[in-house]
Amino acid sequence: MDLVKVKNLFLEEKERVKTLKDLENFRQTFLGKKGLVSQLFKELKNIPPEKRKEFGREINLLREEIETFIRQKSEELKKLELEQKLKSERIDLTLPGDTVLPVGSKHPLSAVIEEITEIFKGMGFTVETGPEIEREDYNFDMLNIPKEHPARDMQDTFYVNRKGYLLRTHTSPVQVRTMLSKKPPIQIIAPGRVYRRDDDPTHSPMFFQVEGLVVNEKVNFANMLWVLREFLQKFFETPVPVRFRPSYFPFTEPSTEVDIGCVICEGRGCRVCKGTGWLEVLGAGMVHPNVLEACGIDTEKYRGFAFGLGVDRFAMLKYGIDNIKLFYENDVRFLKQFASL
Ligand code: 2NL
Repeated sequence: MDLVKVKNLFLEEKERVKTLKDLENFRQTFLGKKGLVSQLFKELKNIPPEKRKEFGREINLLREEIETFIRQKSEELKKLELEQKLKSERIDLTLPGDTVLPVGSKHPLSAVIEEITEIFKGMGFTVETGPEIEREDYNFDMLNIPKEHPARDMQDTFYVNRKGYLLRTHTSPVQVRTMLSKKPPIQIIAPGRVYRRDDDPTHSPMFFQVEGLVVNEKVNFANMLWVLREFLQKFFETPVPVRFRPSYFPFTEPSTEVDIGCVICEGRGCRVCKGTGWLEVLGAGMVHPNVLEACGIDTEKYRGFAFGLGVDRFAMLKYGIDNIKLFYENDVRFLKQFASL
């Protein structure tokens, strides 16, 4: 290998180095283990001894020259590549963010609770709430529910570790608390979560209820019928048939269950109304004197009526939903359908 040839090759090749990768190839060619410089050193043994020293010195000079070039070029290219990177990757922090954050929508049960609440507010009711972990006496005893009543069964009610406490099975204890703490006239509704040990296609162990209570002088059964009829007409918008059937609850006397003409088949009879043309939607009655007395209300002076409804049932009827579980699975494909509420 000829020294002059390598020198010329060096001068030629150094101009071709444009990137760090080129430079690495260039280094391999000249300074690699089998590179041109080591090939020149191998030539030394073929050089006459008196010229060998001079030749060696020249190869070393060339090698240093190449090394210097590589060092300088490397820095130059690194700087260049950084500059290009900074230019192409510049981040504009003032740009507006990547727009659409997914926006949630109102849960159909929330929408129905709000709607029911607004209707009763329009009739002069106010809203009361209370704890979901409730005293057993407020939930049962004070509502005239006897100690041996099946509703109190461990099979039906969630008891908590603390003695005398449970997960409320209805929102009635909110009304009990209101009667204990406020003087009539009382006109309240109590919406909220309630718990029962039920879990099948038509029952969820946690569900929503709205109960109502009116206590005043001279309130009567007819007033109650008017309030419930008015409420049902407003909620279902179209003039819906309403009928009252005699019934029994321990906490009301007399008691009634309220049916509406089936909103699915308009009374012709279908799967939802089990062919009867009617749907049971409310329970109600005049508050039992035992309940008023237990809550410190003078039964000589005051009367009361109360009612209770299941929010899930109202939501199912209003939106034509046939499975209660859909309300509690929170599948966005279900929830999205109520985005306009
Ligand atoms: C139903 C039946 C009802 C009541 C709830 C009530 C509350 C007090 C006193 C008397 Cl503090 N009554 N609540 C009365 C009658 C029926 O609910 O079928 N609910 C889904």
